[in-house]
Amino acid sequence: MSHPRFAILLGLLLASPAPAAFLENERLDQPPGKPASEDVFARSPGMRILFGSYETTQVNVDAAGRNIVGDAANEPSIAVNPLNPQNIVIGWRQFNTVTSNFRQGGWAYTFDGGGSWTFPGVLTPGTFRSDPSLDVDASGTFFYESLKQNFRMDVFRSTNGGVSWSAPVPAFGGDKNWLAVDRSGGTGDGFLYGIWQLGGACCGNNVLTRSVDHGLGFQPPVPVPLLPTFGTMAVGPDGEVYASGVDGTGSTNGFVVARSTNDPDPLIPPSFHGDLVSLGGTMGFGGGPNPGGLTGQANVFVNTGQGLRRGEAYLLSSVVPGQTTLQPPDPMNVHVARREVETAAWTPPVKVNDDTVNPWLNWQWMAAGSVAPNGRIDAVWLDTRNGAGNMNIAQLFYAYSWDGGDTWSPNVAVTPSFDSSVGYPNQAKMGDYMTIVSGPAVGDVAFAATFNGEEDVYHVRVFPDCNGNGISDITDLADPSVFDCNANHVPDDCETAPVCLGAGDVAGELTLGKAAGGDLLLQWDGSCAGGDDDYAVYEGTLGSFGSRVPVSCTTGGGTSRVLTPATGDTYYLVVPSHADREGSYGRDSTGSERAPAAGACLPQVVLHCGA
Ligand SMILES: [Ca+2]
Ligand SMILES: [Ca+2]
Ligand SMILES: [Ca+2]
Ligand SMILES: [Ca+2]
Repeated sequence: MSHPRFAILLGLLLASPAPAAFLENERLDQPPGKPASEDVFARSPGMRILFGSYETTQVNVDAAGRNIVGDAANEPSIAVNPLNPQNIVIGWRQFNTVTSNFRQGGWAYTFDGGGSWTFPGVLTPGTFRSDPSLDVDASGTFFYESLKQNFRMDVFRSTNGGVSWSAPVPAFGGDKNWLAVDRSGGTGDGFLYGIWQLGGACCGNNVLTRSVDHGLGFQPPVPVPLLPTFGTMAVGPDGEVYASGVDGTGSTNGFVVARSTNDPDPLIPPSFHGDLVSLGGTMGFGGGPNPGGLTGQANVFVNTGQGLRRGEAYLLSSVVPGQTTLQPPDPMNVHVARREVETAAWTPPVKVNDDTVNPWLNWQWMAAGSVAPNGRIDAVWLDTRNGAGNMNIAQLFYAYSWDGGDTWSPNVAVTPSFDSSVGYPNQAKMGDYMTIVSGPAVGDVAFAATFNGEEDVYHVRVFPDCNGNGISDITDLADPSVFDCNANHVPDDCETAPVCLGAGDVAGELTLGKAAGGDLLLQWDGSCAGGDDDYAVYEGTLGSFGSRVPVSCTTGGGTSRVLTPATGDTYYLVVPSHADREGSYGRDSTGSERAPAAGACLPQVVLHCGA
């Protein structure tokens, strides 16, 4: 072997049947040191980095927005208020001095979408805390789950956007815990679920607790098949609960996802079914660019939107790829698999990163993923492809998918390079995870980085930006003058030759009735083309057929419209639209398509239904 050092490392990773043995539990190692913040001169400017389309902002800053020189912060968990996406809360492992591994529950909040952050301090100051996991309920109440040195968890609650927190509520627990809140609007809405790993825990194989009273108390833990270890949890649109990780029973070294099998009921404990899921490789436990930590945990997330992919679940992780003689050696990639709603089967894994394999050099590590209600999947990870062979020189990278993870956008670098190995607080890792929450237009990411030569926590908003204007393409497309005629969520200006979808015509009768106050009520049958989802109404003067102008460019999809007629004798045409193209104005007496109106709402592509 030409690279024996890496071969040995991989051999160890791949041979591991019991991942917990490779990682130390989170425990109190050292007493607190003198807080770096006490030296009022130990300050430098808070980091704000514009890189391409993306602005990264430091989160753990003092009241004046400055970096505290000599502290350290990592392993951030993020939650976004569903009622106000500008209100975000991040929790992390706060080391008040880099000279001690003593850590506490740091948190910060923003009300301006991450433009500025307030870091008020730590939860219950003086208490050793690790493994922060944050989530939020449908009414915007935030929850912060935190592991203590006795391997028991506390859950804190904030009803003011993360400004302040309740007293801690005991929540059983164990190491490598995760929290998920049900926002389904169903029976289980507001239920909290907490999971942890078997080793360093309260209750043996009972590794999952639940709160049915908004975090005021937690129910006795229940078992979960395959003991999902080192992964996230998620709750689906019907209150179904997912937990991801590796097989904590140690009988395999594969990825697993457990899914609840009963409907949420406060009186009946949740029960689970466990699946082994192939991600085309194994989890990375220690070594590589994160010697004392995970080089990536499992991420499970579920589409809770109303679209065709509602209820689909996804498993995404950095993986040590399965090595074969046909595959060049690759230390780590990002892979994703999808659970189909109809069959409950998991699809084969797909690779997210698009770099050219550079033998043993390109690490795509610490990946995180999430799905927006409109179906877009966002993935972020640390990528060493531009690190000139140094596995510690990484950038945050981003890619997105609109087809359930089958295909991915070109990967983009979101930040400059940084050295992930500097600034460790006496523990050779940058935490075990980063986190992302996806909204319709953007994904909010919390991650640790060392842009200023020490380890701090940062926020960045990622988004598709094919035209490089610094604005999410989803936001661009809300402008009526920006078209997406092929309905692929990419502004057509970014595409060389989009194949535009057309629209049909309004079959049957257009009926005219009287509405209140002399107004007219127009009603029509739907379009002949099933995909058409909106209508434009045109008005013209009888006898002057070319005179028609738009009365309304949208009915919001409705098949009726009340309007105040122009004076004189008027006529009306209703034209369906689909994907930024409008359809037919009907045919004239010779059977030819009538010409579009001057000043038409949209360019025309007619789809001839059944013809
Ligand atoms: Ca700092
Ligand atoms: Ca790779
Ligand atoms: Ca854009
Ligand atoms: Ca397009």
